[in-house]
Amino acid sequence: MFLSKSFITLFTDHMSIANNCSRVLLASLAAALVACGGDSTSPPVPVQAATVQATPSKQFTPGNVAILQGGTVTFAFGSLGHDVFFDNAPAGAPANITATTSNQSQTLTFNTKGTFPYNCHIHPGMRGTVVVE
Ligand SMILES: [Cu+2]
Repeated sequence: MFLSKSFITLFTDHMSIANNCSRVLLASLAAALVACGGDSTSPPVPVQAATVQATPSKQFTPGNVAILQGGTVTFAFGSLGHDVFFDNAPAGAPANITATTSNQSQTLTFNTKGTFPYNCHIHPGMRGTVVVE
């Protein structure tokens, strides 16, 4: 790679600055990586109303949502029918969506704090969790 004399002079003159910038850049990257790692493992910030897509690819997306006590989760059903069951009816869980449902949305209200796993009885392994805080 060809470098002009002026660039080399400039580069040499500013090596210390460049080194400092590199350190800052590396530190920023490290911080960003840590932040990204934290985002993927820490629970989501609770919201008043969340929407979960029940997709034709047999997934609840996002699989984990966090809402405030008294908040709602709207299940948006796509073209493939699903149901939503809170197995063993944990205390405070809303009523199950027992009918196979497609192409419409249903909203459930969560009035009790806790962690509420749910699943689709039609598609084994299709599951999600609502955390109420
Ligand atoms: Cu399903």
